[in-house]
Amino acid sequence: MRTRRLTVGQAIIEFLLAQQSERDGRTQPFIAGVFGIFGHGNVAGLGEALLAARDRVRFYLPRNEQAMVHTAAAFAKMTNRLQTLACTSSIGPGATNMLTAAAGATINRLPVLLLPGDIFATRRASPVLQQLESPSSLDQSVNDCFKPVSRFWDRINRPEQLAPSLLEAMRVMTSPSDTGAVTIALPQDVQAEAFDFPDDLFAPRIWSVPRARADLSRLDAAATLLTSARQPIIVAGGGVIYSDACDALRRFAERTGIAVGETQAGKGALPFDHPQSAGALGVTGTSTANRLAHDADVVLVIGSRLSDFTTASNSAFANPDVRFIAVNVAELDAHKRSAVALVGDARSVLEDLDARVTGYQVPDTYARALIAHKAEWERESDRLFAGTGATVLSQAEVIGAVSAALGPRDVIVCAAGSLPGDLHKLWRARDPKGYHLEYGYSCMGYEIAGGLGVKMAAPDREVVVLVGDGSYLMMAQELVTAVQEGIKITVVLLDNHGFSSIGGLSQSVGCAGFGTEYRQRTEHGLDGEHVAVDFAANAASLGAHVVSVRDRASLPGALRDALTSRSTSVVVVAVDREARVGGYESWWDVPVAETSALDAVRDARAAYERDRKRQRHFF
Ligand SMILES: Cc1ncc(C[n+]2csc(CCOP(=O)(O)OP(=O)(O)O)c2C)c(N)n1
Ligand SMILES: [Mg+2]
Repeated sequence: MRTRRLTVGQAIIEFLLAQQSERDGRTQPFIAGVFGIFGHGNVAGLGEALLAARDRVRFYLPRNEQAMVHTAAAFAKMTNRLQTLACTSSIGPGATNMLTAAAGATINRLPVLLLPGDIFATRRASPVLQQLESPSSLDQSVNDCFKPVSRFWDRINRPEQLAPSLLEAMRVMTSPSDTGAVTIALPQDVQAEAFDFPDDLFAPRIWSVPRARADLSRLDAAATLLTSARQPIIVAGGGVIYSDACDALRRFAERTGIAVGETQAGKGALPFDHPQSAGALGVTGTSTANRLAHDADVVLVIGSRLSDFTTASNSAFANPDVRFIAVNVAELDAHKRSAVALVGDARSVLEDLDARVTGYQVPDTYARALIAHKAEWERESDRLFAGTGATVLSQAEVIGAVSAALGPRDVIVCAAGSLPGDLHKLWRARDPKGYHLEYGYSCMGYEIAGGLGVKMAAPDREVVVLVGDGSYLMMAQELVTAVQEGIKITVVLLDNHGFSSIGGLSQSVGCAGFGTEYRQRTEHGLDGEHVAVDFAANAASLGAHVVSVRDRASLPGALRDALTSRSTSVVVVAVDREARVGGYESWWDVPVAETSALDAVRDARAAYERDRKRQRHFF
């Protein structure tokens, strides 16, 4: 057997360089680059290997380990999971900084490869700087925290363990059903250790991403159920987009006339103005989709994990006889709500189902109701885009202006706050990759780091990050990375002095917005003047081109200025915290205190108990 003498760090880089993914006959390198922040846990191991291979693998230096994993996840999402980035960190805090974003990647079913440094395998120098010691085990480090948030986890204590671990890591990352964060913890001594690795490990390898077909008898059962439906609805989730099944979905919807409601991850599966598009579904849904869901007798779920935001905490589907059919690569998801489980790839299954429901059409009354609901929603969106006329702009108005400034292929990126709900309802998506919402984890701080990953994956598209002041203050520093790399993104920062979203939620549970505004402390609490933050100066200090919006009239010009600038730009706009977009025939289960001295809480509890009666079990 021919071998190559390499360190473990060098072997990892050589292996990663040889991995490709393939689907529908197209191949691409699976790992498109490596992000990393060095410390003693990785500088001499992977650091040396990256230096030696710098002409063949691009190394990116970010500002924060959590952010680099968000960037990798966004990159993977934008490439429909056919590519990702690797992330290396030192041991201890550098490693645990990645935890939050690892959970985000796994929840969103996005492949990311995490390579945290780890404590000495030999233990000779223990405890090393930043080592957390356990009185009950020497075989534990902070990297064990990655186990529940990773879809595959390993620690390489001997070089011989590396080959099976890397192969398993690749299998998981390229598996549509198992994918998520993959963590290989690398003790700092082992990273630098040399070993005679078999040459075959470094041979080019193509990981084909399959299009699994569903069980035939279940397809027949699903077709029988669907063709009996008088009020069906399709729920399109992220799986439709990841599987590149948007055209198949469009054909299916056109032929059957069934309306398509979209989850946050599925938005854009159909263009907003397609006749069968019912728009956003669920807690942050449109009146169109939520009314259709309310009456639906058969729900065809495609590529969704049916989170509470989609099902309106299990209140969205009110028809007592409603039945579900669920298409999903993951058995876990396909069986939810006692659905007829079609375990397989969204595109393949849609094609097979299509062939079995030939001639089926929704009733005329249904088709007419869909047209009327859509027209009503269009008028409602226009009303919200027109704004309130108040001195301070409403968030909906800003969304309308951003929408008007962008082309059909441009991408908006967002994750947390009140923006995701408003965007889900109002954004007029025209391209399956044009609406990039991280709403599986809804992680404040994802936005700018994520925007960077989106732009790296799609340099030919304009990328606009919409971010609240709260999220911006949590993680704005990747603006520096964007500037350093010459990767142009546009950030629209909406300043409303804190948490408008949670402020509104707090009011709705009787808690008066407590602790959700950025105000100076007084003797009574946090109820003084607004905390003055100069966002324009802050963004400028990080190297961004900054445009401040003074009034309504200057907003379109400011957006144009930012979009046409060659540099990463930030548009700072103040918005009215109380001018919220309401809910549309929906509900979200947030339990209210059952006993309280506050009248507002007792009232909210009474309303909660009333509303909760809408919640259903699906056995
Ligand atoms: C990391 C993280 N911490 C806390 C939350 C809970 N949370 C959701 S939205 C939000 C406030 C977001 O504030 P901002 O970005 O200003 O948006 P706004 O609500 O004002 O629209 C908080 C604290 C979260 N989603 N992520
Ligand atoms: Mg805010």
